[in-house]
Amino acid sequence: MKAKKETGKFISIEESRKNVGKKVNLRGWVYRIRESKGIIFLVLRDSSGIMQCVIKEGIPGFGDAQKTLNEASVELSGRVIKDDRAPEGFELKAEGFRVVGPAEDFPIKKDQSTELLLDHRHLWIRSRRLTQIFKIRSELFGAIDSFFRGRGFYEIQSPSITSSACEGGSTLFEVDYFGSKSYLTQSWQLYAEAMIASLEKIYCIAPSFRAEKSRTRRHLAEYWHAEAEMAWMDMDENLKLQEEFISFLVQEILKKRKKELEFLGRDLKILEKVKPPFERVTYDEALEILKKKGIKFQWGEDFGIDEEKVLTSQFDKPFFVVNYPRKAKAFYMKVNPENPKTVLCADMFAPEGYGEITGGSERETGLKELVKRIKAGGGNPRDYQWYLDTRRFGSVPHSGFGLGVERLLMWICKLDHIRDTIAFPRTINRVYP
Ligand code: NSS
Repeated sequence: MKAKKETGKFISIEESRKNVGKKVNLRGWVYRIRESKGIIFLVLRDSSGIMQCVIKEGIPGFGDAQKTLNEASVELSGRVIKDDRAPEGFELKAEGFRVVGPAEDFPIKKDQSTELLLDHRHLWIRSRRLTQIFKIRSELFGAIDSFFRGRGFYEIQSPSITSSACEGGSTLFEVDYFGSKSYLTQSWQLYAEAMIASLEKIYCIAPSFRAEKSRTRRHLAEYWHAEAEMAWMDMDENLKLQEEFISFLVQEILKKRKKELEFLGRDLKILEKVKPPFERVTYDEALEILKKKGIKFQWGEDFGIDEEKVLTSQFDKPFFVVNYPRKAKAFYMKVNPENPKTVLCADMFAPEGYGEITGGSERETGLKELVKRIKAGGGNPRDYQWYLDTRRFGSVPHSGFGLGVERLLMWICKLDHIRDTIAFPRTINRVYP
């Protein structure tokens, strides 16, 4: 017997669990399917969860169900019952089954190689694990907006194609811009410093691009950058804002996506502790910690992955490293008046071996000093004339920071690799699919 198209209202699997004993219509994709003694056990998947559906011989669509493969899209009608033996504790006694879109033999089977999974990323994103991560990611983006909007920040948009480097030349992607050389942006920052003279407190969530040659577990060539810039704000206030920001984000995720975190096996106790204040460790103190752990490190360098791993294993809450050597950091950071070899900057590190999640600073306001620093970094002040105008016309003390959203998400979910924080990761050796 062929099944007819369901005309009733469809509800989600999650919703159907509140309808025990009632007749419901479900639709989604086939997560698993097997036949045993004339009964088909089909586990249905939708964005809200999974549900075992039992299709007995004689039910409209039974013949089609026998031919249905994993990941076909299907509709079912039936009665929901509570059954502790079924996955997730509920079962649908099917009264009708229909294929919406059939599936060929699904190329992803159990225990596939990472390479195969990445080649089939467009299909692998259906996995339950990635679905949970994407839900947390969506929550995180919403929480970033709520935080800033709740504090009177304006959201702005900044160009992705730019004419000057912000974070140094070595990681720039070049773009042929109608015959002249331009770049994909590394950060909104230079534009943000211009915009604060209009809106004072601003934020933006946008992709940043880094042509990092390093093949690591925490670098993407295209990542989402949540950045904020504040007029009239010094470094101390900047740090306070950042610790409140990260704490807010983590607590929101805990409140709204606990189930998903539990699915991923995350230890929630670590996240519960994420509340201000965060410890401030100076660069020099960080070097002491490294030395005690037997790591030799030259004063003046920025930390690499190995140092960050050791450093962050000493903490169980995010913390700041402040006042880096001037030569390790970008040209726009304000010189520390108490030690001019260092700058008023901070990187925030996630604990448990994770590493840097935000970078920020108070900005240099002096025109001459900025020109000197651009030159020292190998840049040409001519390329920065518009930016230098921000210091020529009503310059004010100001600060800002940037959060690598995937870096934070990677730590919140305690993932091994940054690529699983984003649906279609762009990494050094992959731009397909
Ligand atoms: O280079 S940063 O440290 N700082 C800036 O871009 C400043 N202009 C931000 C600002 O003050 N407005 O990058 C900021 C953060 C850094 O802490 C990481 O968490 C993240 O951006 N980041 C990355 N995430 C993923 N992949 C890559 N390649 C990456 N590079 C930086």
